[in-house]
Amino acid sequence: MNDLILYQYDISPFSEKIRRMLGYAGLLWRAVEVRPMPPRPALDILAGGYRKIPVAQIGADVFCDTQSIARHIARTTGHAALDIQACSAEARAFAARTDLDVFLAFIIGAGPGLLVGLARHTSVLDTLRFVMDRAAIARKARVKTMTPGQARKIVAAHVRDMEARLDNAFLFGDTPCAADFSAFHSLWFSREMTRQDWQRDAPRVGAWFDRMTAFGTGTHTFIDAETALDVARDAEPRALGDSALAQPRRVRIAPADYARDPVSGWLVAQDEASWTLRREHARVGTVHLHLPRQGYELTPAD
Ligand SMILES: N[C@@H](CCC(=O)N[C@@H](CS)C(=O)NCC(=O)O)C(=O)O
Repeated sequence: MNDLILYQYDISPFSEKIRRMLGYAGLLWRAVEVRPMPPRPALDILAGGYRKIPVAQIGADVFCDTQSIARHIARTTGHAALDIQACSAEARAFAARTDLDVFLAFIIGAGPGLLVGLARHTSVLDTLRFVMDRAAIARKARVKTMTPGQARKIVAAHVRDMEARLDNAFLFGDTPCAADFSAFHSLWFSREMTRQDWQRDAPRVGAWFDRMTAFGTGTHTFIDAETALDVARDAEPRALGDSALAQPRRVRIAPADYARDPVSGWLVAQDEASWTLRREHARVGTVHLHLPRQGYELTPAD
């Protein structure tokens, strides 16, 4: 498959989650590099204001949130366990906690080392912009608050929990599932940005981390955002199938936790795990946005 276009940036942990899945599945993909904070004009056109990263595009279908992207990869590659919905209840609970509370604990617990890492990867000016942007997100977030000290304890307990779970090569068996990729990205980020080596005192986590790293990130080429928008313009959204609604209605969908900017459109399909919105824009025509239900809120829009 070489039709997947990932809107991503280098130091984005959730982008890394998907890059590793693409590596595991051995896929070719294309990347649109976006800034670590808005403005992101092409994504505004394509995803209608959804502001989290990564976003994936296949033609005129747009997948918001790593849950939706992973589900698409799972379905098109036969690696069913990349879809968290296909995993055990225990793995689902682990991944949900790891992708939110533990991820935030890694960020909050990183302290000033994170700023040094950011400046190393971007620039001092972009680091300042980044801090102001994330402070604005934090003010409107609806997440558990924690001090840096509490955050570090959460991370340490999480690594101990992983060490205890790793009786097999991967967290929930002999092959990786979505939960492994959820656990990978925060540890990767911590190592990249703060050079913190949580794995040092957890040998089984260290060996697991090396196995995950060995998957690589697939093979990708970069394209510019205008080319990606042309791809959307020249395509039609794929057929909706059984989940299509007989009577579409106007709704607004927003993340329930942080970066809660809503996206509005016509709800044209839904199933137990996802919603599909139809949107129109003069630059790209009709696109379908696929969003997960977990972690999102849907409200009627007039
Ligand atoms: N639940 C989302 C979380 C994504 C997320 O938090 N991404 C970070 C970057 S790694 C983000 O969007 N930060 C704000 C931004 O980049 O504008 C997912 O799984 O995709």
